[in-house]
Amino acid sequence: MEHFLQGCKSALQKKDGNDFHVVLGNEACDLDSMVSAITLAYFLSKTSSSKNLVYIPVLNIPREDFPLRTECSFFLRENRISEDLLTFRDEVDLADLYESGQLSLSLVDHNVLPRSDSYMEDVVTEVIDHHLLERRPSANCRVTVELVGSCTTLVAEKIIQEAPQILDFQLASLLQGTIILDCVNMAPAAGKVTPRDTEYVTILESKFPNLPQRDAAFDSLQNAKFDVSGLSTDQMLRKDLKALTSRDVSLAVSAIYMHIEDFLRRDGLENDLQTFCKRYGYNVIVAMAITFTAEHEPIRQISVYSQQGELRRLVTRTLEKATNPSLDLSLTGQGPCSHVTTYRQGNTGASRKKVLPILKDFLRKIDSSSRPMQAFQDAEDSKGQSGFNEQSSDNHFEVFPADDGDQPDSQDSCAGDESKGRDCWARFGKQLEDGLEDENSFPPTPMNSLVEGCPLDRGLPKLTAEAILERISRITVRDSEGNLTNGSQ
Ligand SMILES: [Mn+2]
Repeated sequence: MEHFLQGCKSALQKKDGNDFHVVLGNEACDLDSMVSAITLAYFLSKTSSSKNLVYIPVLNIPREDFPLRTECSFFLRENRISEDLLTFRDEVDLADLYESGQLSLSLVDHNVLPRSDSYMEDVVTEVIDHHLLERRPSANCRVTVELVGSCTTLVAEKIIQEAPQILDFQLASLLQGTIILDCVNMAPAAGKVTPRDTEYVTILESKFPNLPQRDAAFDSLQNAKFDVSGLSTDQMLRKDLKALTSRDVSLAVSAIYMHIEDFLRRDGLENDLQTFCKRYGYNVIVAMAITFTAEHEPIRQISVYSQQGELRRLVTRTLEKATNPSLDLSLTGQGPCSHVTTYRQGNTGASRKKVLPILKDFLRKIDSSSRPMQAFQDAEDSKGQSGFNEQSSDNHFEVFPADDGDQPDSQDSCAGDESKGRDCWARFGKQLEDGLEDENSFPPTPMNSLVEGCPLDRGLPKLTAEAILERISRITVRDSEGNLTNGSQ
């Protein structure tokens, strides 16, 4: 496998008049997409007879974003594959290969190209996917779409049926672990697994009895998904982010998989938050932290950050006063960061899915109040230019009284207990509604992609009445998989 991947990299560098057949996973680049792309490309290269055709798996994200896929990098390490051997989307010029007629494509784990890639549709010669079929049939494209739990199951099936001789322990391990994660440890109750998934995992395990036990494989991958310990603040905020964008205000709502106190205490956090807002054009960050107690009960905390004091207060008031559902918020003590207001969320059943509509509603009201964004800049940050502010060194004044009486009791958390903490993620991670598990969307786009989603891409707001009405009707939630939900729905 390493040899094959190395060959891909050097063939790309040389070009040498070769043609390239790229196996492309979807833009979420989850484990399924990554492993399906790698293993199918490997299969194709091992079974192809044509000499001038190079098969290359391409991970459909920039290399910079790969650390966000913590389960992917963990799984590669487990299987002794160096990240350096992979080819990422920003490392191969598909447009150029397409133009020169050197490109053909297999799509795995998605079946239509995203709009920005749709010009390459005519060179798609193969599709292997487990999402709802959304492509038109065409003579030169072989389509395998089966609604199984994991796309990797379909690749495993192909390999076992057509080239079982290429199966080695490493290849079997890649296939097995991915199917187990996607099928939630093959548990029928989770509603993902199909008989075909179980059939091929069982065949792999019978061929390679030393493959990891299913429970252990599932737990370690599930834990890796939520292990943010190696991430920068920017990466943590982008890992599971939903953006809410209205005419003047852009909110980042990020799920944070650690105690909010630990998050707020990170070195240089304030600066990181400010840089994050500037880099991606957000005015407000709502960080929703989830952790678990030793008894496996969820702890939820919310921090609201904005340099624009009045805007922050409007957001916090909205969250405090929410009734559908009530979040049962209680302020925690002022942390080391200014421009941040932090709460413990008493209603632990209110996941981000429930909070997003509250914030969406807020944005809709802001838009219809026809109040220009500059109005949100109060004395605290009036030094800012227009739009996004420069840092203010003024002392921050909270409108709410500090309330230290209801701080989360660190004793009831499992964060300090490594083994129990890990157990929490394995047992409850799959129940988080915070988006990582959402597979319903199509076509998937990366959780961190700003390719189409940067609010600044649209330029400054037009101020005609028509434009405003249009914007209001198009308040949009873009979730981590690219699900678009229209505000009017
Ligand atoms: Mn998939």
